[in-house]
Amino acid sequence: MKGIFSALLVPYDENGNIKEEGLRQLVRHNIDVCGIDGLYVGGSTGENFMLSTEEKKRIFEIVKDEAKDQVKLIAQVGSINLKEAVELGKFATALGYDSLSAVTPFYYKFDFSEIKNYYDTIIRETGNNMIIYSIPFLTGVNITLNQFAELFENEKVIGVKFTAADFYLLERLRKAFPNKLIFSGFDEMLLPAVVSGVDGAIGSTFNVNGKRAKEIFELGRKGEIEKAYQVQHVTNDLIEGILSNGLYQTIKEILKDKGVDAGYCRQPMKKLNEEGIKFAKELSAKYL
Ligand code: NGF
Repeated sequence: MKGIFSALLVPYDENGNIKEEGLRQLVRHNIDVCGIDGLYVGGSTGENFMLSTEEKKRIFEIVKDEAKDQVKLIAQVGSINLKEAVELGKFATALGYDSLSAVTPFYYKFDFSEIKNYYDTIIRETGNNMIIYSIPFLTGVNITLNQFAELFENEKVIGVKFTAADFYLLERLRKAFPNKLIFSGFDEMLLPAVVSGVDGAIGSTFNVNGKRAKEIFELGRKGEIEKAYQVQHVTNDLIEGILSNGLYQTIKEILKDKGVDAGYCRQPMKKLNEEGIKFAKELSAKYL
């Protein structure tokens, strides 16, 4: 459970339905072309929080069927509907997912005892391992070092997906919990996170830029920082372009350019116009 994990995109057609064949192609592209170590399924990148329970289950099913046991699989099952999180967790566990992950419950300002109960309940009901998904800039939920310590008391909580630029908290976590897994979540800050000792990274851009991410990870771990920064610089030129044009839409257009039927984003996310599509193709030609 270490290394570079793609936060898997999900291709949708123009009516917002899952393009099942496109999803299979994308799983293969990640494994065969990008060479990733694992897939994080049902995350923000999969547009998960806009999907029905049945659609989430279907995605878990297709990905497991296509990836088999070739790479590690993490199922993001978090939902502010705890019953749904448990149902999805049981489903993914029965399919053979290596670990669950769950976003910190958001929207209502849940207190820490409620957040802890949410994780303990999913673990108790599913029996699977759990990776906490902490992404404060989208959820508004900040977990302190002491609160992480309380969550980590449950031995089934095997780690955290840390999508934050708080390198002080990251350093404190690494020192305090050498045996827990820490995955960094911002692809543009991969190298500083590797230097801080993360075990791996989970990111959206790895669906197209996985090879460079692996290079950064490996060079960084060997201490070859200058070389690793050269790769991070090129990576960040690409990411800057992607972010300026529309994150998931642009990655999908790049994938289409590479022959993957990556479809569209689901409304209310918008479609790229002609100019945006042209720009995505230029990024694809220049960087990938
Ligand atoms: O897409 C987001 C939203 N973050 C991803 C990643 O942390 C999300 C990150 O790769 C993820 O893992 C998930 O699907 O749950 C960024 O897209 C990337 O660093 C560009 O900013 O913030």
